[in-house]
Amino acid sequence: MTVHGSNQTKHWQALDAAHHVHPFTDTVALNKEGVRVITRAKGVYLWDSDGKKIIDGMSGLWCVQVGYGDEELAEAGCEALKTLPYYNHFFKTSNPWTIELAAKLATILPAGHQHLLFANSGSEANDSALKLIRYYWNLKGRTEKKIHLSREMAYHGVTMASASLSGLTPMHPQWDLPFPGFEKVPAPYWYGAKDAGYGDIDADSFGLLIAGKLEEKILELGPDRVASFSAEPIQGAGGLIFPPATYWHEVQRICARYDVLLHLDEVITGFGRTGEWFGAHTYRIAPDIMTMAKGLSSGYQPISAISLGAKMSDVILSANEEMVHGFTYSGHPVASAVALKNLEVIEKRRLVPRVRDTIGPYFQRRLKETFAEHPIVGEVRGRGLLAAIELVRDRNERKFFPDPGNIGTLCRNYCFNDGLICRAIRDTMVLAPPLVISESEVEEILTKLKSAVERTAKDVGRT
Ligand code: PXG
Repeated sequence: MTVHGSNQTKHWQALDAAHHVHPFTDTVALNKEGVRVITRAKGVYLWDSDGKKIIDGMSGLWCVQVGYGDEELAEAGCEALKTLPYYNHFFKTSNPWTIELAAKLATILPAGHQHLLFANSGSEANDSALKLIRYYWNLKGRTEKKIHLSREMAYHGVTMASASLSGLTPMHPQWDLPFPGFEKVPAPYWYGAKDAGYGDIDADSFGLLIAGKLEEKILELGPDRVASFSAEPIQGAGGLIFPPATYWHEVQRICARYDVLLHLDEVITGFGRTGEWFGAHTYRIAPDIMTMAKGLSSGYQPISAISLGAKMSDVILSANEEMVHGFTYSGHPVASAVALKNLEVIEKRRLVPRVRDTIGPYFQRRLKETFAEHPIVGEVRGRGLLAAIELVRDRNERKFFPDPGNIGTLCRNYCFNDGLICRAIRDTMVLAPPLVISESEVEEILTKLKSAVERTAKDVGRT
């Protein structure tokens, strides 16, 4: 696409303001400012319509594992587009790419996950997972098991059911959600424990305590009524919350004890992000059902998947009746071809061991060296190519700034103006760069983020 400088940008901004409604955006505020038009990308960099180069510390929305502009993915997509641009799986039909993709996923998923359904987004995958959970219990004759548990600050998407499952409270009032039958338990957010009134508790004890809240909730509701517990291995959009080492083991014990299905949402943690294929491997979790999206195709095509563990697939796939579910674009040939090539590229370039053994540890070490002693940084935490730094008022007392979000937004705006994309979640600065990032590109991100944190500290009189 040709770009014609600032007149072209103004033209696009005007058209965008006139006709395009943005996700999670205050339309009035955006249109006052004018949208930024991203016109191309390569590796870890984006360019806007004024030619400004931006380093993407967020892999788009946590999804571009192989970086931008990968020719092999583009060619795989083009080939499928030319050969079979569309066909469905409803009429006793399939296509080579979706078949190969399902078979490939079965080799990298946690043990027992041998069967996959496809959808087009994380939200659709989670919605489908909840339906499959209901179907499972109905087939088992446990029709009273209908309550879906999930956690505060969880992000599971925006469809009616996925938003109900999400625990970020601003996602609910505009839409009269959550639906009845969706209940929340606390998140294992150790850094915020003191502020939340749990005192000076160590992380391992806190992990057990918060897992215990799940047990309390199941007992309060009645184990016979609880269908499932949904959770991200590491909470992403909720503020990059890494569970204490004790947490997942205890959660699994509780789910097993009360016959509650464990649904793992791997939309962010999947496909090498933590240095393993999945968060399930990182935390040794054996889910009954798993959902994935984003990194499945490195975001190059909209595609998501739901995998069934043996317990669920044994029941659902032997029901001997039509399973009344599926989308027009489930297992779209082009999206499947791109996802399949994406997995091949991740393997061929050894990106997962790279995150585990070299670039991940480098990224984590350099983040700690750069920020751990900073006067407004309370904690630097991370794993693989996921990291967060908490901007706080008092690092010794672990006290947050009043009005969470103000300081984070200030810092994020400094980053943006300096050509770095990072996320501010409340006052937590979050990074999730592409898995192909080099050491010098990590340094570029750190230099820009450091300068933004320093400017933020100056604004709040804390240098
Ligand atoms: N589960 C998780 C864990 C997610 O992070 C979804 C489900 C929903 O996926 P779709 O494809 O329906 O968007 C997500 C999406 C952010 C941000 O600002 C995060 C997401 C989406 C948009 C913004 O951090 N995660």
